[in-house]
Amino acid sequence: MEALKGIKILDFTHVQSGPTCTQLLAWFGADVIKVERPGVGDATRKQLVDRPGADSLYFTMLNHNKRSVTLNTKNETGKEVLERLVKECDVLVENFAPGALDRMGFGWERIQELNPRMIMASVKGFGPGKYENCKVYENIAQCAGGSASTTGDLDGVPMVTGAQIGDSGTGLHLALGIVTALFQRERSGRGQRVQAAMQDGVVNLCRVKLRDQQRLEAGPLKEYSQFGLGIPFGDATPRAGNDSGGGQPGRILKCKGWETDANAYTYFITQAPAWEKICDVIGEPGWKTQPGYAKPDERLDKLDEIFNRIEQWTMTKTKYEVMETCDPLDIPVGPILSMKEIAEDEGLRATGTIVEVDHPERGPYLSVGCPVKLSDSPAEVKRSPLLGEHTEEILRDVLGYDGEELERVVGSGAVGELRKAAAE
Ligand code: CAO
Repeated sequence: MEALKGIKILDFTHVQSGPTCTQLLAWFGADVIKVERPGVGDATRKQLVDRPGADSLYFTMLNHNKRSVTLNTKNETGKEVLERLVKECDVLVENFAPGALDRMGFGWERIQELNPRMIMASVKGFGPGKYENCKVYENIAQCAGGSASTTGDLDGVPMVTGAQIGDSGTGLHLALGIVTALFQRERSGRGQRVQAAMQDGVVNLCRVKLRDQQRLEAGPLKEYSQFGLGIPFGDATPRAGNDSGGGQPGRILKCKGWETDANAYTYFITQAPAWEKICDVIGEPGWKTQPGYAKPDERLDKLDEIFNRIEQWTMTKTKYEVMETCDPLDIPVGPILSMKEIAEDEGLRATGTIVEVDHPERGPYLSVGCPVKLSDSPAEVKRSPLLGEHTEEILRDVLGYDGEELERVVGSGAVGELRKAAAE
């Protein structure tokens, strides 16, 4: 039995942040009804197209297990259909630009009138305040949330990360808010608003950098490489290259083949309890007892020297050999995996984190499955819907339109052209 079976989600999301959230809810068993503009749909369907005429990977990889209904919510009959959807569903999720839902006539007050049990969940770029009306995309959130200023090399420009912490990260936060609100509704009988701002989500994920901001008042951040290099600290948490964000120094080091392979590197952490084993492995047994090297604090001003020596050893091994040697000794290391290696990883495929999905327009493609595994609610990844693929079935089976009523709705132009189910 799927954990969220019976929960209906009115999914007004588009692009990445909102769809990430509703895709997770769909994997946990919710019936996610994605509402899209007739003939247009989620803009990502036609972004970064690799197969002309087919939905893009951008769309298909973010909209698994959902049903698609096309509906013009600015058409009078469309509004009537939307009212029925609001009355029928448990959760409304949206990530329109600020104010769009109010302009449509479906602000929070109206939603509560129509369905007091409704949970209305929103992603916006910023929370209430001077930026609340801004439209926001991933990298803007990374910059405004403190990630960019703390990512990159000390002497380089601020950097954004490849992980979509603004969009997908906020979608994750929102999903937690929604299931928490559903849980509270069990006791209160009432719905509530759930709001997740992308800036706030990124700030939450950058928690350790705000920790370091406050530690600066007590003196230099000694675990940062900058300290050992004698470079003074300013008044804000600096960029720290590939330094570890925790209390144990770490770096990315070259491995065998680095001259030609852009990803022949390993992450290596000189964790204090593993220090003696590290010394033995790299051939520096003297460092186990030598003053200036034996104790963690003494080593902090010598991180360059120490990591250079460790790198001399890692360069004699592939990144996988480094892992095979260090892992049994409890020395924390990790290979830098390329997306190609991840796509081909047997372990990730065996757990369903990397899945192959078939699609009637584009054929088989790889996707990321549900990264959270529930023992009683295993997620089966189903392909994303074609635009408006389920309009008729939702009008009939979910909203009860039939016969002349159905013809009236279709004739009004509110749902665009009905399409037949795709041949699999
Ligand atoms: N029928 C009729 N109209 C519809 C509709 C439907 N089914 N679905 C959407 N629309 C309308 C909206 O009502 C809106 O109309 P108005 O501007 O007249 O109110 C219009 O389409 C555009 O919607 P939008 O403002 O959400 O889209 P945009 O392209 O202008 O902005 C984005 C996109 C992402 C910048 C904005 O939605 C946003 O800031 N969202 C919140 C933050 C967020 O999620 N960002 C992450 C996006 S992923 O990087």
